[in-house]
Amino acid sequence: MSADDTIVAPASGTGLAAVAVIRLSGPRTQDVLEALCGGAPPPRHASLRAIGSPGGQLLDRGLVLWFEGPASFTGEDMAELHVHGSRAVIRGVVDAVLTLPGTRLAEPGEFARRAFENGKLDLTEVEGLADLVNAETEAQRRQALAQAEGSLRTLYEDWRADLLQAQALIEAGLDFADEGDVVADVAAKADPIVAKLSGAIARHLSDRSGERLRGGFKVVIAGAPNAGKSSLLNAFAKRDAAIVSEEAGTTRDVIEVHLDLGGVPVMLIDTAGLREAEGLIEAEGVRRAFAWARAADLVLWVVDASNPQWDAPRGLEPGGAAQITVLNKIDLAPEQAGAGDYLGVSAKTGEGIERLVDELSEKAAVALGTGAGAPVLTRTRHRVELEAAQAALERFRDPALAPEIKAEELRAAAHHLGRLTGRIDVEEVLGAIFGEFCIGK
Ligand SMILES: Nc1nc2c(ncn2[C@@H]2O[C@H](COP(=O)(O)OP(=O)(O)OP(=O)(O)O)[C@@H](O)[C@H]2O)c(=O)[nH]1
Ligand SMILES: [Mg+2]
Repeated sequence: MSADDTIVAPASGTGLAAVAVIRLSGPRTQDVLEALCGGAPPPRHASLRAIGSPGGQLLDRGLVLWFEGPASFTGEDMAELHVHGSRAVIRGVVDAVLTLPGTRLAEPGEFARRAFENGKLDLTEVEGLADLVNAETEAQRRQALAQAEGSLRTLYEDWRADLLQAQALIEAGLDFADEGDVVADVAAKADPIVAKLSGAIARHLSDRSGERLRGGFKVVIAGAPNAGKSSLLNAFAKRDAAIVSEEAGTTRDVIEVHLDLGGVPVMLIDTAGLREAEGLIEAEGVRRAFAWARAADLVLWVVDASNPQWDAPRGLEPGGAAQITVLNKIDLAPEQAGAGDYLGVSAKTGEGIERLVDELSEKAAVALGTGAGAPVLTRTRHRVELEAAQAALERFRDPALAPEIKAEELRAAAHHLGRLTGRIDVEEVLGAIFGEFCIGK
């Protein structure tokens, strides 16, 4: 396996489609076009060509595009073959390519990896692109596109440039070390730069909306057995996603449904009813319910209007997240509708469900943002590096610190910002990031 190989892979999904795109990248691209369709068309112009095997058998007729490196996505010579989207055509064309010397199938994410290695994209742009390929809702698309277009790269590179400037000031101070006051004067100019940067990073870190938008807003439905949690999940999903029965303890596993509420991704999670469990399986279900509730962005505490149990048990408090009390089966106790600090609904008749959905979308939209605002970090990887950079800047601000150590702290902070954009050795995270490009999984 070598970076000099010419790689080929279907770029579109594996399902049936009118048209599929097969991509090629690498030094033998032009030879492949020669063998399959009589040579490369003029660069960046679509040409309709007969596409045949090197043996001369016609495989399909389709559009051929040729991109001469380095002005291509990967920075190498590239081509796209737009063929009819059946499995047989795709396999026939890919197999024909693979009979030629110096070619092989691409690994998952290898086109993006080559783009990164050739300096076409930084790591945050690659991540944005992976998110764009995986985006399910409008807000996710917006956020991913902004990141793919370089919103985070620009921010982090600007910060790194500020740091290098502060570092240069401290080091200039060290050069004047014999001249007493001058040292202090020059070095002191670094302080406001670092203070400002530290404030900006702290604000950036305090915003969790980007990570939430990427993963979806997690809403956990919890309550006593038989309260109607699974019925509510089904009412939201508008399908029978979870089993409903009058038997208490029906749900034992965790059931997930993904919803698109006005462009905002919401992950609804149905859980086992909370009680002293009667068996090992139910006990495990209850344990999972608590664990999910702790990780939730919002907990819907479902209360049965015909048998109300108002207080959520200890340990259900979501980690800093909100809780909405939902009084279900309001059809059985209509007098209770609107009587207290809860939302009266009926999963059976649909009453109140629309209001609950509105409330959910509103809370989700506030927590997640629309993906259109100032650039926000979107991954734990970003958070880890930024927290490390921030810690170094905090240590820097200790007035008792010797200038040599101050310079060292700035270097450490710059190192972490460099890892964010992939400027600095990040080999260990690359596999995971490029593995996210799994077309048609
Ligand atoms: N009348 C009425 N019955 C409901 C309503 N919602 C659910 N039920 C009934 O209540 C029973 C329990 O519903 P489920 O949705 O299975 O309750 P659950 O909270 O998921 O129960 P467990 O999974 O056992 O914890 C079923 O017989 C439902 O048909 C409602 O709004 N009104
Ligand atoms: Mg249930």
